[in-house]
Amino acid sequence: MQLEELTRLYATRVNAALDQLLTETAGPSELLKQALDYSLLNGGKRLRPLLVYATGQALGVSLAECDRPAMAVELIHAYSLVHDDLPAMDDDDLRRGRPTCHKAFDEATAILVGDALQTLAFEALADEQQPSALAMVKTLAQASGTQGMVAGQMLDLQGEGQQLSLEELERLHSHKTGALIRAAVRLGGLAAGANAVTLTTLDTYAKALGLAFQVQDDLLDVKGDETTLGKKTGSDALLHKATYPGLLGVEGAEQKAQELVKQACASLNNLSGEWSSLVALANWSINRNF
Ligand code: GRG
Repeated sequence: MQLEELTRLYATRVNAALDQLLTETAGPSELLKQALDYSLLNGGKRLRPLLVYATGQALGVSLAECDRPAMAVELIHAYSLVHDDLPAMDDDDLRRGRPTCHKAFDEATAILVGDALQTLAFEALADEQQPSALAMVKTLAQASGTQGMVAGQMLDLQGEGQQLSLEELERLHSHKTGALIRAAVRLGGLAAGANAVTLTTLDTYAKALGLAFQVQDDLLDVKGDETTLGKKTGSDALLHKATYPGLLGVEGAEQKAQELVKQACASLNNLSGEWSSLVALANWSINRNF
């Protein structure tokens, strides 16, 4: 199957599962349900669920067995975006081309939406039929909190307006965005009951992919691509925060992204099986224009 067809299949699948989850878990507040729908079922590339499905499938597990981890990782991602957009953080007006949650609703609702999305992620994983459920919970918690995304966000806030070295920038991004991308791949592996060696090899792939994805994100920001609506773009991005193109130049950053994808794909050669989807996703991560 071509990557485009595959990504459509996976994205459609996780969107339907998320829609159903929000309906099944809706509580007494209709407003909260509306704000959750607004923030979760609003497009997005669904990269993290795609990685769960592609990894799980390459290891021979059914799509159905990947639904819960695929939803969980997207729920955490969605929560992070809602909170990241808040005035106290990045203070963004637009997300995915629409008003951010706190603009469409209000700040208090956006804080609660983030909280609810986070707890729903762990509820989605709590499946007593899944032997790896506990390991999945641990993986996602570690990637989301003090050892992962939240720490990365904190480093980002602390580093604002400062000149960061390449090592510092890498540390920031490996936590802020890399940790969840690594978790997505590991969750696919855990869904398939993969052994420790396979999980470690997959992690080498995911680490390089996560960084490549971020380098490309910086490149898109700096180039001020029109489709990055709602982000700080172009020279604004260079002025306010450290970026790969800022440190390496645009060509240097492009080269770095390509090297990282090469590294990511090379690591898959150490595994038996058919890994073309993960190779295609890695290449897409640096060729995308949104
Ligand atoms: C608030 C705890 C907390 C964390 C926020 C990930 C994050 C941490 C903030 C997002 C800020 C940002 C724009 C980072 C650049 C890379 C990135 C994660 C972009 C958004 O992810 P995509 O491109 O988004 O996968 P879509 O919309 O496609 O889901």
